[in-house]
Amino acid sequence: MTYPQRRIRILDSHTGGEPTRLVLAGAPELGDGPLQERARRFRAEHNEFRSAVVNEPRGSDVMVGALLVPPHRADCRFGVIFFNNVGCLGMCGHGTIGLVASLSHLGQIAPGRVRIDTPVGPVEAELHCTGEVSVENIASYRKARAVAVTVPGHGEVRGDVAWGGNWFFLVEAHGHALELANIEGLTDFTWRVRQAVNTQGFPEVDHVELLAPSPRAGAHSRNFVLCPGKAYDRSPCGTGTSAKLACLAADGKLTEGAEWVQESIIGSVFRGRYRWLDQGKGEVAPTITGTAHIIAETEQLLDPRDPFCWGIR
Ligand code: PYC
Repeated sequence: MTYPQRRIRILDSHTGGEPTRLVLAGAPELGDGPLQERARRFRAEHNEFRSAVVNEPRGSDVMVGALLVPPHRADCRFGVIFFNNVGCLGMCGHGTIGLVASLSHLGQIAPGRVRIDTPVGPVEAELHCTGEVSVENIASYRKARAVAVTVPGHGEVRGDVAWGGNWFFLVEAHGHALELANIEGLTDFTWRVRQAVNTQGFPEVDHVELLAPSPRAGAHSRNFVLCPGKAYDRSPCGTGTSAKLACLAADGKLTEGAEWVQESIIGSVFRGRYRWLDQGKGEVAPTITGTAHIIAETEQLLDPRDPFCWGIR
């Protein structure tokens, strides 16, 4: 007896240690509307598929998925919807670098510029001859400065609420050592910070970013970024670095075009810079540069007889 098995064609990469699982074929049909609407449909109607692709036993909490879809905007060549262990992401910087490296691996693009449609707006990527990828992200800005929140078991913490394609709460004065050996403590602390900041009436903060000076020569800062599903970002987080650049611009601490080198908690690095879009509104267009490596080309099999076919949730 044969059973209908669904086949999902996958290309896996990592960007600074953070994985991106690109779905090339076998994804549900989402129509041809704006990507924001398609992402809404994906969340509402295909949550099981999302979970099957990124969650255990095929994936893990850290896996970020990317659906390659036709663009809606006429000036874009590709469209992408990013998702993770708990839902969809607005934009994803490390994932866009992974997507561009994957399209290059597939022979679909050559070095040069490519415009990509996302649920939160178009981004402009450039594949360099070196294999590095730069992504000019959507307009990023700081919404609120030095917001005080009371974190149970810790006390008051002040941070900035900023948009970089996802919502971030960025904290500099936190009293924690940003070291790999301290991952459990950092995860526990940032999870409590996230719950506390989300009682303040801002748009829901989905990522918490702790920053500290970096011991690495040439790096301006090291970060620890907690993602919505409680995994930490192994990369320096493209949207988190965008949010940081917006805060630096707003504070007058980094001039337009100057380089900011952001190190992740595992020691990987993104280079960032920004240009002003609207100085009055504090809106910048951040550019993030990094490198992705292709690590697997495979097919996932979804067999409805498998009790964990749709992932462990
Ligand atoms: O690079 O923007 C990013 C990102 C978001 C979540 C994980 N990585």
